[in-house]
Amino acid sequence: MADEEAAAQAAASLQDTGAPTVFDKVLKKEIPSTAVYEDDLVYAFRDISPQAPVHILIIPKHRDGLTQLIKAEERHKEVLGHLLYAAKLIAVQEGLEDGYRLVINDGPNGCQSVYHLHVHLLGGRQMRWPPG
Ligand code: D5M
Repeated sequence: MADEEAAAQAAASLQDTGAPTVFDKVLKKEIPSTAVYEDDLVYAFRDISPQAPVHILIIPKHRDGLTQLIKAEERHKEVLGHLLYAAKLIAVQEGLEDGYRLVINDGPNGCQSVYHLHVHLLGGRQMRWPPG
């Protein structure tokens, strides 16, 4: 089993607990991160385990129940749209006009390991399809 799958399986028991995650510590600056973008609603920083030359995570600053996309409710529509627009701004900032990929891993089968919604922005190389 790949490391990512093992991490996702290990995190599965946390799925419905609403427990704090490592991203709370990132947001509180209790652990360091390399910021690439920030506004009122979202924070973006470089992934600690990059899967491409550019690998950035974009997260809501206030989780507000958004542990994963399947938990999204009507009130989350603004921040969900904002995450995508921020991704576009960051892609331009990173010089990814030739293309990039956005990924949301959702739940154990989606290989989600951190239960604070996040969008992966991957770029800087040719992506493959289909994904694993
Ligand atoms: O992705 C969770 C991602 O979070 C995974 O790519 C590693 C990354 N991660 C975990 N901790 C950190 C810190 N402290 N800084 C930066 N990146 C981090 P998932 O879709 O849940 O599998």
